[in-house]
Amino acid sequence: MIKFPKEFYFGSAASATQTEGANYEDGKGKNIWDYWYETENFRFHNNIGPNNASTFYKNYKNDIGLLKETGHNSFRLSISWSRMFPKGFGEVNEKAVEFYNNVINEMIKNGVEPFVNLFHFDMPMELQNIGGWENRDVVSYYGEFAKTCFEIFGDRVKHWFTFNEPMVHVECGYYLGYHYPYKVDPKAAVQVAYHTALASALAIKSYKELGQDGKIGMIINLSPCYPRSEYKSDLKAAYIADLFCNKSFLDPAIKGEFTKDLVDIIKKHDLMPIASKEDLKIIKENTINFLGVNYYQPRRVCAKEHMPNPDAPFMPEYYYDHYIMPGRKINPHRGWEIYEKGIYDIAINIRDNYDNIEWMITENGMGVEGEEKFLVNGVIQDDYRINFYKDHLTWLHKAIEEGANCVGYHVWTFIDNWSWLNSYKNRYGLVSLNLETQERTIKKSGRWFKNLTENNGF
Ligand code: BGP
Repeated sequence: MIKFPKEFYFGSAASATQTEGANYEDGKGKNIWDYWYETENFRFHNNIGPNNASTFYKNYKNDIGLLKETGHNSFRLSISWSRMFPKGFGEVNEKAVEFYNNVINEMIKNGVEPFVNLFHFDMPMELQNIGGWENRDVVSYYGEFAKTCFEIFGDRVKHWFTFNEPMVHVECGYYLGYHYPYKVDPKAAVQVAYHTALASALAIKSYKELGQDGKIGMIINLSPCYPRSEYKSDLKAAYIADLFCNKSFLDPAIKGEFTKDLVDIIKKHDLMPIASKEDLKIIKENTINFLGVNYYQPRRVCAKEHMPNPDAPFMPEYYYDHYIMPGRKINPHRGWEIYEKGIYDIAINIRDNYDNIEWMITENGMGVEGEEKFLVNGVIQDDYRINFYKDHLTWLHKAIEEGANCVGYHVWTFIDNWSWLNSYKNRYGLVSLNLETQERTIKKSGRWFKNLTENNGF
């Protein structure tokens, strides 16, 4: 039997925009997703937008009941910035305070410890209009939002995250053209990344100044970068991919500084952000004491085959090509590689190179398109998902046995939810959602999950 430590956190994660709905109710302001859907709904799979999220705002009591029924001892949600502060700053929305108080209290009453994240891709629209993360003022507004949340909810919430997958709003929003404001502007991307690291540090600074005693960290999507071969240029490609994909946020968050080799590349391409000495000091002095890791798939790279186009906007891929390894295991329903050992390699990296900081898996999961084909007598028979979890947990367990300081495992996600551009295309839940009726039904994996947490292993 694979047994986890006694107090291990088992649960799942979700985010405000993906679950709450009620986007125009009780004084919530618009965020970039609301605005973008209103103006360009064709960008979203089947034209389904965030206003069709899974109604957690109305159904939170029932949903928290399901958390209990599926054996959760903890759950991550995010607080919507534009619900708390409709304009992004100024007067706090009392209705939002009431809602999050109710949710947190209900969770605690049901024995589910709340883990709360403050930013999951959801910039308030009014702040986007003044430049979003490109604007230093927005960093300060975020600091005030974070401080307000700590003051109001910090007596009960003891695990905080400042950001979820910060690289996503940087790359999707500022150089890949995938998420609003879909810019392709490498210099802006670097400024946004830097401001994000700063905003996180600013929140941690307030947390410490308030004398709060919980854990505060950042959730980073880590993808170990594997070279095609041991050939010198393949190794270099993997090293540089790792600088951009992993170390870019890991190093400032944990070590309080940016990796020199990464800064050198940024300088070489004339992309350095505007940064003041005072702000760099804030980053230096306010590092995380807890790390969240989202792991889905590895990154395999090789040396570049062709010279980069000198006129193309700079992308990290200037330095490497993606490598498709023959024989890799693929999730046929989503198209992502499955490589369970990646979770072990991440754990060992944190143990050996990041002071073995306390951390947990904050997302790991398997998306399935067309999951209704696995419906038998009204229940999704998702054995593939159970196996996915077991295989990852086995490697995680091995890492813990070898000294990794991992204290929990949250899956993505609880109830099938709306997901950014993909809407409801890929289902990840332990609980399925009928889009027409909003009916929730526990999947086979949800039942299995209860067993897992009751036995502290499998
Ligand atoms: C992660 C995000 C989640 C969720 C998940 C699934 O990167 O943190 O918010 O969206 O990916 O993504 P998708 O539905 O695109 O497969």
